[in-house]
This record gives sequence, structure tokens and C-alpha cells, in this order.
Amino acid sequence: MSQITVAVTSNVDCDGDGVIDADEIADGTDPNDACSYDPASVTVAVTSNVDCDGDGVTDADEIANGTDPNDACSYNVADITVSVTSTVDCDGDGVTDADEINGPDGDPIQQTEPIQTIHVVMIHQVLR
Ligand SMILES: [Ca+2]
Ligand SMILES: [Ca+2]
Ligand SMILES: [Ca+2]
Ligand SMILES: [Ca+2]
Repeated sequence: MSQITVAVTSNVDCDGDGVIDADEIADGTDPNDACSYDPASVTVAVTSNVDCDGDGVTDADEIANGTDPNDACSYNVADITVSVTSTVDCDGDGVTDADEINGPDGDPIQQTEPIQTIHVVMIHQVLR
């Protein structure tokens, strides 16, 4: 039995996760899975539109804004561009982040307090 080791020298990033195939192989991540990569190895522009953790912020935006693309509780609400598919409840108030973002609270980082929530909604409407 013989083993052949071939060094990957191309700079292609087949899955568009910003990590070139050679680095993905070195890291042990999947070069054909845009959700399998080490954020620390991102060296080229992220071209995929995936949102791997389902928090509604694409991996490209999370990397650009310094949040963790693999942590559904690490994101900026203002960066949400796709529908939230995660079912996490990051602040532990019993309402999932998806429901908070789509509901009147709109801020999954803060625990929902009904009286303050009404204030926030009214201010938003005035500002518009
Ligand atoms: Ca890649
Ligand atoms: Ca990958
Ligand atoms: Ca995300
Ligand atoms: Ca919550």
C-alpha cells in the first residue's frame, strides 16, 4: 500500500466561503461546503450567500462586521438580510430570536419588557 501526497497550490475557493481550497484542506474543513471553514483562515472575498448559523446575517456580512458566522447568538440586528432560520433564544426570555426580530420587540439581545417595548416601537415610528 502506497500513499501519494499532492500539495494543493491553486488559490481557488470553490465554495466561496473565503478560505481557499488549499487552506481548507490544511485546516481539515470541506472545500466544497460553504459552511465548513475556519473563520481565521479567510483570506479572499467571501462570495457565498450562505447564512450557516441561521441568524439572518450572511457569513460574508458576519466576517465583514466581526461577528461569529458559526454562532447564532453573535450578530448585529442591523445586518440581518435573510430570513432567520435559527431557533435559538439568545437572551433566554423564552422568545426565540426569530420571533423577537419578526415581532414588536425587535431586539433579541435585550430581554423583552412589554412597557419599554411599546416605547421603542413608538420612537421608531416617529423617526420614520
Ligand atoms: Ca472555500
Ligand atoms: Ca468550506
Ligand atoms: Ca449568520
Ligand atoms: Ca429571546
